[in-house]
Amino acid sequence: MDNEGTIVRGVGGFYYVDTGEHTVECRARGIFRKENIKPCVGDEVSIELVQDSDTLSGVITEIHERKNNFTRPPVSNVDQFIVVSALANPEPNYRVLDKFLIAAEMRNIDIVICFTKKDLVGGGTIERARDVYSSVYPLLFMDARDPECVRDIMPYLFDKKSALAGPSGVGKSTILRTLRKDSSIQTGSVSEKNKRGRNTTRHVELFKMTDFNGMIFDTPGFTSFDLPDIEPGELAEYYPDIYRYAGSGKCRFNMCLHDREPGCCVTEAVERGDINPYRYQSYIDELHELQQRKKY
Ligand SMILES: Nc1nc2c(ncn2[C@@H]2O[C@H](COP(=O)(O)OP(=O)(O)O)[C@@H](O)[C@H]2O)c(=O)[nH]1
Ligand SMILES: [Mg+2]
Ligand SMILES: [Zn+2]
Repeated sequence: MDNEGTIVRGVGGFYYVDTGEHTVECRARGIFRKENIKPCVGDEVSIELVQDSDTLSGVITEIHERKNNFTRPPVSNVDQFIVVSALANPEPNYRVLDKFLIAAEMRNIDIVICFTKKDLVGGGTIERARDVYSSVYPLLFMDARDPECVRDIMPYLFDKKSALAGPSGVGKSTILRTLRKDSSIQTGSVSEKNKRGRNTTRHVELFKMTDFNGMIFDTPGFTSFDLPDIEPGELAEYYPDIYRYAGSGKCRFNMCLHDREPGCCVTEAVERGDINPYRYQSYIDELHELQQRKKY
């Protein structure tokens, strides 16, 4: 009996594979260890089912090609980041937010931005955030403790594996807790022999939405990224609102970095008000950071 599924949890050498029908406790074939490949939550795998009296178990025989793979937290195949920022407490930091966006853009990961703690601020703060990002990414504003608000995330979860990302204290765990209380997420369905550690260690887990096809990672969170070496000339590609102009080939210089060169269509767009000045400044700051790093 062969089957395919998604690894939704891993504990003590066992992997729990959701085949759509069952969640099957699996071991990994020894060959993976020899090749130094560790199965990861989020992996799409082939398994061989073993029916043994009344328990169904399995062996992972193949890990399908990964769209992406992270080590901290250890997950694979993230289709989408729900990038979370608070509107207050902590104050929104667009520079930090943009680094998460760049990290996602570089890996071809879809993006939804979720601003939390809207209950703590006035309309002005919300409008400012909207000005900066609404032309670039889908935006949500919510009180993460309120199920009515958090439900707004649902339409973005269809047919994707999503993960919450953002600095600590912004409400990632609260969003997940509210989603789960709302019981739109399947929990506790994993049957397992080894229950030890459940309460002591925090495991990475992938939850399935109950009403539609969509999964969300429960991880301690993507709280930071090392942005790998980016060539300065490549940076604009990761700012879609800037790349709209930068990629048009209309700058006078082929190698234009859009940093005060004459005849730059990006600076012209900023002057016309077609590119948000915060976003442009964020691009320039990031560019200078990269150039500085290259010098050493
Ligand atoms: N007022 C308010 N507090 C929130 C909201 N979202 C989260 N919090 C609080 O902010 C703190 C940090 O939230 P948490 O989910 O642990 O943040 P995480 O570090 O991103 O997982 C907790 O005390 C939450 O109760 C919100 O929308 N409004
Ligand atoms: Mg948390
Ligand atoms: Zn330019």
